[in-house]
Amino acid sequence: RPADVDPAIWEKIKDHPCYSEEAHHYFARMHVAVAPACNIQCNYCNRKYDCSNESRPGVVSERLTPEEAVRKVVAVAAAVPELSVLGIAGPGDALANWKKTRATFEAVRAVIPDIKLCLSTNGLVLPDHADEIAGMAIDHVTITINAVDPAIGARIYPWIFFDHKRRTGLEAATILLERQMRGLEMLTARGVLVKINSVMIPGINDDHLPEVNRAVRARGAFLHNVMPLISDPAHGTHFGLTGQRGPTPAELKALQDRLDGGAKLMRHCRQCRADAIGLLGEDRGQEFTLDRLPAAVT
Ligand code: CLF
Ligand code: SF4
Repeated sequence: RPADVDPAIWEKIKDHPCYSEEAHHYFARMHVAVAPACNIQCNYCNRKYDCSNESRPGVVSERLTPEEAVRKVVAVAAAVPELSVLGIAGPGDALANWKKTRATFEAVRAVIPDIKLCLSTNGLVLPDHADEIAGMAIDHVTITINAVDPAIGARIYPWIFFDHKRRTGLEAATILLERQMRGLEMLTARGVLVKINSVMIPGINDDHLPEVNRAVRARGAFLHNVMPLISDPAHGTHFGLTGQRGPTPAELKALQDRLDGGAKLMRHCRQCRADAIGLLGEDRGQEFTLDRLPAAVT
């Protein structure tokens, strides 16, 4: 254990491939795509594909029911000894599909008690679930926060669906950003390790991300992961259609260097699929598609 890391935190990160740079050489994660719906619209998202907040956009993951997901996790755990983390990262929002997310986690915990549970969310309904998340010992939560200024947020999020109503413009961004921050505060107060993902969108939020970094650091975020927008007009994303480009590797690195010294930066993210399996950077998902699993778990 590195001398500057608290023993209780070390227990939570030592075998988590995303939260510990070291661990990603030795430990594997798997995602199950049980969360199809989303409660907001990001301008860089095309709903047909995986949530671009955490995952690689432009791919269609194998959607599973919670029952199918459990079968898959059991089969993978038997075949991949490095498996340490089960994540739910889409293809929509893990918390907008809370019943499915919770059912999957509870059923997997019942058969594999020591697996770590991890989820990724846009944060809109996070304050409503923070107590339950902490109570279920889901120790790792990622919130995608692309702005802390609603005027910038309004250029990224055209609408949210909140409190039974669709809201747009500044109102939508103000509600979303406020709830992301509140969710972050609630989770850190409950001992959950929170990673912040920010999608770097040149000309929209690139100059603003140092401010996001300061805001999330002040609220106890454990890691900050700045990811490049992957825009591909072929997939018909809004930004793609309007000619929005992603950052170059040099632009991304320059921003990451600017942020270093703030909340710890994650630099080894591989922008996984919502059904990825294996060590980061390898994807064994095709070995474990539903049609290849044993019919029943004994
Ligand atoms: Fe999955 Fe995400 Fe949990 Fe990791 S991935 S839900 S925190 S277990 Fe990891 Fe993949 Fe990057 Fe995500 S490399 S996209 S940061
Ligand atoms: Fe798409 Fe994810 Fe944004 Fe929802 S949160 S609109 S799934 S990118």
